[in-house]
Amino acid sequence: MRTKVAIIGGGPAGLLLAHMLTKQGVDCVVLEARSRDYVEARIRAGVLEQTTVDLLHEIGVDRRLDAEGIVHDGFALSIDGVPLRIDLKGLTGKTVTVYGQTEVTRDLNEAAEERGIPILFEATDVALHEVTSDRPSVTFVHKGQAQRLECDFIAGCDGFHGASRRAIPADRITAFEKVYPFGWLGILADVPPCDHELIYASHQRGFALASMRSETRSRYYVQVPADEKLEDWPDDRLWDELGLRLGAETAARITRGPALEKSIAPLRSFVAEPLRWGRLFLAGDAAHIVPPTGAKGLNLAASDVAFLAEALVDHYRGGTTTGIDEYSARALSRVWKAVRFSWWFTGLTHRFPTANAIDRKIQLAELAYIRGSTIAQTSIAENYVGLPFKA
Ligand code: FAS
Ligand code: PHB
Repeated sequence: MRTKVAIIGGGPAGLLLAHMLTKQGVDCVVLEARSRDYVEARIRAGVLEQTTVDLLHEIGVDRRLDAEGIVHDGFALSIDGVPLRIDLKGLTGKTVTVYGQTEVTRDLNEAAEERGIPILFEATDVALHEVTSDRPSVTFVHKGQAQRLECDFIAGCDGFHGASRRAIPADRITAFEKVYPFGWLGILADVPPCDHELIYASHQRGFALASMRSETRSRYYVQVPADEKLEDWPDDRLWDELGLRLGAETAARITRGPALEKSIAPLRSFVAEPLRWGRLFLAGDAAHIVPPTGAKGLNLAASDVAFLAEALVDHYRGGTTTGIDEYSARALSRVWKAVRFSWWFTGLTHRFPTANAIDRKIQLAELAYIRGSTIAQTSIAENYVGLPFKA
């Protein structure tokens, strides 16, 4: 088999890249370790920045997004139960769209099928070869057959635990990492959301988030210790804790219901540098991880592959290497700003196990300052809606 760009990983990064390259006439093949059903069922992100929505419009994968996506003009910070609205649209002129990652992945897969973009699901034992030569290749097993895909470039879009980043020798890559002493226990339930906008709660007991997938499906999270066990959180305990952290007024609007899905996700900040080794480029979670507090993970994957697609198309169109030579620095510039915001917003809203009384007083002082400062609220808003690609 031969293609121009071998894309390892069929999550949002890999699928978006495949569509952007195909639209510009650059052929590619996507190798995805799991089944299509498995990938589409993974409950993950819920908020799309305007830049991500624009990308989906650009590749024409937007029919359901336009019909079912919910545009949000703002969100609330809840400080020990007292709300403070961050007016995204009023402060920045921009909005975000609530549309689950499961829906994005489903739409991208359906459009890939219609457009004949080759996605090999359940491609296992993926290995990268001669990455620093001008004839790289990827071997894998698909339907019991050992295969080799020869290519010009490899896009490592295979997530944090994928094979791509591990193919780079340890002395050619630097990992920057911060592991948080807590995780997010998330619940998905077919109950109406407690509010029409998201609520990020900073509470003495810990962080909570009220989000949604539609007018009839809600997504909630509470911060739990990093080593928490899911079995220690029956639904009722979770609904009770959400009410305590979101405050009595919001708690009165919470509709309870059985969990469709309940899981604990660890929180970390992670960035690998550089995002290129020879003809291999890393994008999305393969390159970086952010705590979901800033709703940046999926959106950074989108901006990475927008930069990478532009660089690869320039290379094939104009024979230049400028774009691919600059990809890593260009993508990392936006990544680090999102890593900073996600870290800062996590620090402001979560309760650290080592925190004492003065730490909470300092958090409350910063939140009081934000409540009184349009400038501070504008800074939060412009980071939350997503910094421009060309910042
Ligand atoms: P992904 O991990 O989504 O996709 C990588 C793909 O590569 C997967 O389909 C995997 O099966 C495949 N793969 C892995 N190894 C492979 C191999 N060796 N060969 C072939 N294929 C391979 N972000 C938010 O913004 N908000 C959230 O609330 C949020 N919640 C999250 C919860 C969890 C549990 C996790 C893990 C992440 C969450 N994220 C959230 C971040 C998430 O949305 C990612 O940013 C997003 O999935 C990034 O997309 P990709 O880079 O495509 O990586
Ligand atoms: C979600 O709805 O899953 C979600 C929303 C905002 C976040 C994180 C997760 O910051």
